[in-house]
Amino acid sequence: MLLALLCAAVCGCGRTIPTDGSLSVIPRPASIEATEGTFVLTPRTNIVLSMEQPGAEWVADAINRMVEPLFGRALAVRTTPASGAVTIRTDASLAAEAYRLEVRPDGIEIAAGAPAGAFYAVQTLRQLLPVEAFGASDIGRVELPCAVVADAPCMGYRGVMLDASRHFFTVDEVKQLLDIVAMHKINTFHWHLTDDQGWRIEIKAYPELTRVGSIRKRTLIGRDPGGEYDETCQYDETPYGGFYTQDEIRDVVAYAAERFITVIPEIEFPGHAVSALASYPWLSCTGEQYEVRQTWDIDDRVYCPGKETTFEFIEGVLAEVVELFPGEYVHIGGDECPMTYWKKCPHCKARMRSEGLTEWRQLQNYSTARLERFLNAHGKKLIGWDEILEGEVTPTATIMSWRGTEGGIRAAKQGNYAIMAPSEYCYFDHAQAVGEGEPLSWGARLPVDKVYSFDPYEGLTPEERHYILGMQANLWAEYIPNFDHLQYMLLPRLGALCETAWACDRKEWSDFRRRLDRMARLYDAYGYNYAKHLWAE
Ligand code: TNX
Repeated sequence: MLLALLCAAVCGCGRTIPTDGSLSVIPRPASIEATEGTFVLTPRTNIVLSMEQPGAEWVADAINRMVEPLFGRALAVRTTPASGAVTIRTDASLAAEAYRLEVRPDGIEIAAGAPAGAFYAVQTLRQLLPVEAFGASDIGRVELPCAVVADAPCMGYRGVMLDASRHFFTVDEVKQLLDIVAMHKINTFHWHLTDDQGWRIEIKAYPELTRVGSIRKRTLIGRDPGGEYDETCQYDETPYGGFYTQDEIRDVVAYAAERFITVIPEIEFPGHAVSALASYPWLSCTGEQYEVRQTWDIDDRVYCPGKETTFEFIEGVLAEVVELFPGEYVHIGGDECPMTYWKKCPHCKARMRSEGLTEWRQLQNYSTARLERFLNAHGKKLIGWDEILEGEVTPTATIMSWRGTEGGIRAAKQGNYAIMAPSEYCYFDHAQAVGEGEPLSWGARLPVDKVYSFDPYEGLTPEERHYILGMQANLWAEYIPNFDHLQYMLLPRLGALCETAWACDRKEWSDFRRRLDRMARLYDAYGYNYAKHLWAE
């Protein structure tokens, strides 16, 4: 077999994998048309990179990552024209993420406004290759059907959120996740790095956050069937933990950038903070020593916004965070913050008086606005969950709408930008089905057709739509203990979600259903775990 591979690599004389003629692409391109003939890709095909913008080389890298497993070697990359090549060039008339892809018998042409668009053309190309080619050996030639594709996303923000707090996923797993989401033309990775159950990012100024806050005492091992949320979980006494060093974070951010994915870190404030309070007890209202939380749900123990030291702390954390993440946004959480302790706290009462606040909710508004000023001064914009809309929000905060679309609609109506991630359609921690064979999950049933049916613009005028930056799938991980399980929750639902974000009103369920069968075969070829028994034939 080694010999066969070597032979195929050197002379391209191995087997030919014929095209299956399929032009089945997810998310659905704006236009895709079959033309006469096939293109034959071999190990001797050149990549001609005639695009000068920064990051153009990542497009050639993406082609080679796709092709190298087929031929056992990478294609040569050059900048001068060549016949029979895959040519990548800039077309200034196209938007940054838009592309035109032409597969002809004499070559493949990719034209895009910027490297990001060309990268999406490569993702389309992956789906035009015969699926048999992935995982086969001794390949000398692979055929693609000739076609012309013109495509562009309708939404600028297409996100996937990973909760790495409730369960930890290694750098390697996060990278695999980034590969999967890139394949679906997702451009934003929202990384939920802190929560009650674990602090997952190294902060040099506050080492206890990871020394203490990254470890909880017990490990989730299962749950009673049919049980609700928290009460029916089973744990064992093995400590559970993990965190990312700053070098690892930089590594992931770079890996994402090469796939045209921006990483948005989330540092929860003022709620979902027990792991921080367990690390530094002076951050809470009472100063009591807490333990990192071991079970799920909302916790009353939150940061004390009455004390100045709390703001010194969170700004110290954010000062390191803004250095690690080059993207324009930082997410500060803001969801599910009970005010129970604030109401009994002398520091919080004093803050209410000194700031002239009359309602407890305003204490959170005050905190959010203060963090926003800090982030703005460091060149960043703030995102928060839709709770930050309650009371008063600054006009410049971006809202992530999760309790339905109401938050996003309200934001848009008052001129705040918003991202739609309503739990009813976008929460991939919810079960895809009920019954036999379904892994641990919680919440309402969210099958793939329901994900597909989501209309992020419902209830908005065309002017208001402008404020909807995009949408996102959320992988909350209370009941997602490992990466295999994570893939199952993600796929094929991400296929449905990405089509809404990319293709908007070009959606059509029966057509998608057919294309998803083809996509499922690609998932198989890549060895991804997905909800197969619910889906593919
Ligand atoms: C609500 S969505 C939460 C999370 C949970 C999730 C479970 C949001 C902003 N807060 O803390 O993990 O529900 O579905």
